[in-house]
Amino acid sequence: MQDKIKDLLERIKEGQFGALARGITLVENSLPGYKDLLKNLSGTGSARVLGITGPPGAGKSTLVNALLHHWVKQGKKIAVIAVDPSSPFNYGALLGDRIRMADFYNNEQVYIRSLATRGALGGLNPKIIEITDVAKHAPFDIVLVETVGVGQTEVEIAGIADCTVVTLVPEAGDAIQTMKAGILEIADVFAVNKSDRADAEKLYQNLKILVHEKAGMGEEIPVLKTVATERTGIEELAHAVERQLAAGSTQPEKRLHLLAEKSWQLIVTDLLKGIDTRALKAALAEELKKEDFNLYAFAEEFSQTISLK
Ligand SMILES: Nc1nc2c(ncn2[C@@H]2O[C@H](COP(=O)(O)OP(=O)(O)OP(=O)(O)O)[C@@H](O)[C@H]2O)c(=O)[nH]1
Ligand SMILES: [Mg+2]
Repeated sequence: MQDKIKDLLERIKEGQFGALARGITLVENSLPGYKDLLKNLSGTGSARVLGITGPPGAGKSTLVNALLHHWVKQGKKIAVIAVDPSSPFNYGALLGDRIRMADFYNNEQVYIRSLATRGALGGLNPKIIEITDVAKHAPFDIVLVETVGVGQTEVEIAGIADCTVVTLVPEAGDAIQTMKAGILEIADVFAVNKSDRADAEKLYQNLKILVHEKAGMGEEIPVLKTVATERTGIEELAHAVERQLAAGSTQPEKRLHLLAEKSWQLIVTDLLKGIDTRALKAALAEELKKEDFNLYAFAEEFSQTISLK
């Protein structure tokens, strides 16, 4: 391992935010040394991972800000990784996070990093697992990952997190029917945010029925009302989260599935890095000139010219 990377890892472990920022940038952009960095992360950090997911605009960032107020007062150290869906307005979203979590941008107990999804399906940054692991190398109590919940993301976040909070808002009432299976499967805690709105009660009651049905004789998933903007209901939410974090992930099979996929991806990428895509394109251009061009025959033939390492 290069001295530079070793030094960076040490400084991340000491909790230097500048070093952490550098490490995340290295990993996010696959810059030289990033594999060494990843391979030398210690899995022994004490940080627990909290996932906060939910539909766009549900108030996730505002909730995070309110939770930070609660935990910072208790002396906790927290990293926030917010994944913003890539969109033409992404810059605006990043800016929005800055405003909503502004209270903590210069707090020495809180590290905040916004990531783009980079067009990845499902609204997660393709390097989210790696980046969360880098943050876990630093001495945080909680690494909080905010993601917009759409389809597959929800499963992914549940695989990464020790506790997953699903944030819903009254407007989402009808959507619950369609999301039902997915969210019930991954939520460790439900936050009914924007409970200052009149129709919040209906959503709350519906969710209570759902979690009751799901629990059977077992323990029900907590459903809590919050008004993030007023910081109402935050203490209860924090307690429910802390209990779950202490107990550890409820989703070992999701974690295994996620990590199996990730390993497969890492292995395939590594095995195929010898492929010269320019040579591939050139060969394809030649082949296309033939009248009997067949893509599948071409691919099979080309693959035989590749020597796996
Ligand atoms: N009335 C009301 N408004 C809220 C509440 N919580 C958040 N908001 C507002 O809802 C809007 C969206 O809040 P955000 O915290 O950015 O929501 P988000 O889920 O992080 O949004 P994305 O990250 O873009 O998906 C903001 O204008 C907040 O001020 C609440 O409890 N009540
Ligand atoms: Mg947000």
